[in-house]
Amino acid sequence: HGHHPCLVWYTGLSGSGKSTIANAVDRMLFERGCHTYVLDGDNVRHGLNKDLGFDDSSRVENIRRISEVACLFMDAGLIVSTAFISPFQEDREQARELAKGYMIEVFVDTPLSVCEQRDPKGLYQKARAGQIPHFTGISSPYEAPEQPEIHLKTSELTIEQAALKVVQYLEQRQII
Ligand code: GGZ
Repeated sequence: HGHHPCLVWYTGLSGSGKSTIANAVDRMLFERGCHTYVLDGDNVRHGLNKDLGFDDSSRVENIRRISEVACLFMDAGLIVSTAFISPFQEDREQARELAKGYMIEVFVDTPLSVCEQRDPKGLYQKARAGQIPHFTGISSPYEAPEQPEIHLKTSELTIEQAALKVVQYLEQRQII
């Protein structure tokens, strides 16, 4: 069962569910025999980008490198998913240009209030207390996508339903 290489670009706040949904989609694609890879904070920020912090210019460089690496994975024939906050519209547009018509932007739309309530790592609480500078949504901006290919309102969907929406979109586009 063939598929076209593509870049599935998840964007959203910390704690919005990007990695969870990306990994659920990835499992579904794997079960269909697609060759895939997920880039996220765990495998990129701790390795390739461990020299980068969270001020604006570090985030720009973070996303630039991720975009380039994602395109290399596409060249290798994979469906690559990226799960980063990627707060700046301009940087996501740059990624889109690199992906040459094969980027699917997925807005993981979870309100700040919900992310802050979840706060699985206690980061929002620390950010509110002024212990983490430049925290997205608190003291650093998040530019929501204006025309994402897929808009997931996570408060209205289970993980499974959200993942299925992405897979169905890829089917409609005849990428898988
Ligand atoms: C936002 C931060 C920050 C600051 C550390 N702002 O919930 P997490 O922990 O696992 O996801 C967040 C992750 C964000 O890294 P990204 O590479 O996705 O960001 S960006 O695309 O903007 O470059 C959070 C943690 O890193 N974290 N400090 N100040 N998130």
